[in-house]
Amino acid sequence: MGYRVAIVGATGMVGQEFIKVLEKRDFPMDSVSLLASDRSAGKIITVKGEAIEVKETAYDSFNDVDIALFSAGADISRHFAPIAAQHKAIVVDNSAAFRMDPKVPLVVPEVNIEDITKHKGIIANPNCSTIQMVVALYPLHQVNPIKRIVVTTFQAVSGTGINAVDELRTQTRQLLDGQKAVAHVYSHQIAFNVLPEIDVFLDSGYTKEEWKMLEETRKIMHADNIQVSATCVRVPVFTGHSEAITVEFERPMEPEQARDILLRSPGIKVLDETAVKLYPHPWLATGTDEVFVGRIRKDISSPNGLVMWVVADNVRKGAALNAVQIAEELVNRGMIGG
Ligand code: A2P
Ligand code: 11C
Repeated sequence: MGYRVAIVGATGMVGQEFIKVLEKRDFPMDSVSLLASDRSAGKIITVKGEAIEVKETAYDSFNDVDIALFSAGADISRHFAPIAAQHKAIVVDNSAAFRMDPKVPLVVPEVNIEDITKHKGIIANPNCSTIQMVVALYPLHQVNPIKRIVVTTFQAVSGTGINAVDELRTQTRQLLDGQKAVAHVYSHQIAFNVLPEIDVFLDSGYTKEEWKMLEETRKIMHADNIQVSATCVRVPVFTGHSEAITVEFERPMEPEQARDILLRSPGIKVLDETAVKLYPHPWLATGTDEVFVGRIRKDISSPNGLVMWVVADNVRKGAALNAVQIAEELVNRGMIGG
């Protein structure tokens, strides 16, 4: 049996990846409706060899839909996700709109898949930088509870969307041609630069992106006492977020033990042989499903600390794949359609 799938934001960075991941994993689909803004209405996109016309997202877009994957920004989700749910579609929403709503499960399958059983029509997909961090840390937390995380991220422009990918490409060309780079999407030039600003600044001095890494981690791991301090940085990389993570456990943990645990954990690939210069990096992670972990070492500044380097494809595992894994689990458990 197949399901009727809708993709809201089908023309966008994550929307396009939804299509690739659904095709690659052969998700059982009887039909797929591709939804976006009026600007894209009439555009043709091929899914599983079939040419499908993009439609403008509207109230009646969800009449015959079992599962709706949303990635068109929080405003669109706030407006249309409840409408889709009213029409009996289950929504997996990639925006920040509902993540911290206590009635909405926030799910990373490798960590808290059981939470999907509590959904009331909407399931939230976490922020990409949170997803790869919790996939890497949760298996360690189960063995030795984590007290504190200090993380610095190096985030690719694809996290912002197609416009930002174009901006990096254009600015790089402009600068190499001896011209001035013009910034539209970011506050400053992103080509050959790094910007410690992702999402809006809050009164605390942190950015919203940094705040998400605290709140979402606690909710997904069911660990309200974990302390997280993040610095989120945009770097001139097209795809693949990297994270330098310092983690403090309740008790000491040796790097060998952490490596051993992570080698046996779902969704993770350990690449950690510095003798042959083997470690993860975004170029290597692009287009892959795994969360890569390397550079695992003792934190020399703290007896219970470890330091590691975690990289994943932010558009794939950080967004589209995580959402499709949730949809697959709904199918496996007989929770959709019918
Ligand atoms: P469109 O291409 O028609 O603008 P990205 O994150 O890569 O920028 O993509 C954003 C996605 O959200 C696109 O598919 C975009 O469609 C979609 N989108 C933007 N505004 C709306 C809207 N008002 N209604 C539905 N989809 C929208
Ligand atoms: C980025 N992490 O890299 C962001 C993108 O809350 O879903 C996703 C923002 C979000 O810019």
